[in-house]
Amino acid sequence: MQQLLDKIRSDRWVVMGILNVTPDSFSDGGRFNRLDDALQHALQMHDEGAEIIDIGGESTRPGAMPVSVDEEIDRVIPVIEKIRQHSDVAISIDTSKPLVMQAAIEAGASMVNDVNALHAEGAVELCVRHQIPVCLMHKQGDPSTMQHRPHYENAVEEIKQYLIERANVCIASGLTAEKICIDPGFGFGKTLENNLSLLKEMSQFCALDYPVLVGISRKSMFGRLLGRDVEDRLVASASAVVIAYMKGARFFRVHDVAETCDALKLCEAIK
Ligand code: PT1
Repeated sequence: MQQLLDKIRSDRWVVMGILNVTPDSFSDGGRFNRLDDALQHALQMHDEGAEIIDIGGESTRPGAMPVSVDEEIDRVIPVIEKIRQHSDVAISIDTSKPLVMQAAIEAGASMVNDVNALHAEGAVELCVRHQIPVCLMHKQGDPSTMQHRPHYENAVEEIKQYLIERANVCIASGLTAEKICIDPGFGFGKTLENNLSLLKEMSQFCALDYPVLVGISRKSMFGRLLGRDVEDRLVASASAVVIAYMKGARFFRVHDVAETCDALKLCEAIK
């Protein structure tokens, strides 16, 4: 995993493929089918160019409700173990719960992706103890209500300050700076206007000297802007990745791996 962060720091791009293991993300079938589907999906994304697979067992979409630690562990750990049996692709665990982070690291995850920026009690200490790479994301509010009334005086400035502060907490606790990524958190307690400002001002985040992860794939900001359903947001999502790349971002969390890699190869070719 550290090689991937070093790659990003040396100005090359990395795609993170999204693997949701929430019950609604699989058609049907028993536990075995779900596990096997998850494995196949992960292997396919790796094949298409994803160098890291992000596994999440708790939806953080607007309106989503929290799940218990036990439920989240039951969802993600078998999938991590299964992928580990078949591939050495890097795995990140998308969670805010220290117990899930711990179990995922033991099962073979090599990055912690936390939309709550390690705010849970013991989360920073756990990541420091393992010296594991982390992604610190900004959000306002919690998924169940975050889109009700997002409010900022100056969204870009406040989000930058928040990410700097969380990175400083990690560093002060003993995590080395080279292990930290930051993420402005598209769609997490943000209006369409806020999201567009974050994209427009992406260079400001990239200037902070931590790799910036962009997670914008298929999000409802494109629904608001274009009136398109979630399955028709590929062009807008890939275009947003290109814009973010041109402004300095090199790390992209996406559903559509092959298409995004094509777009990024074009970006790289004209760099
Ligand atoms: C993200 C992200 C994430 N997004 C990181 N992790 C989700 N680091 C999960 C919508 O507006 O951007 N960065 N983990 C998914 N969350 C959302 C949020 C999905 C908003 C959809 C929307 O549609």
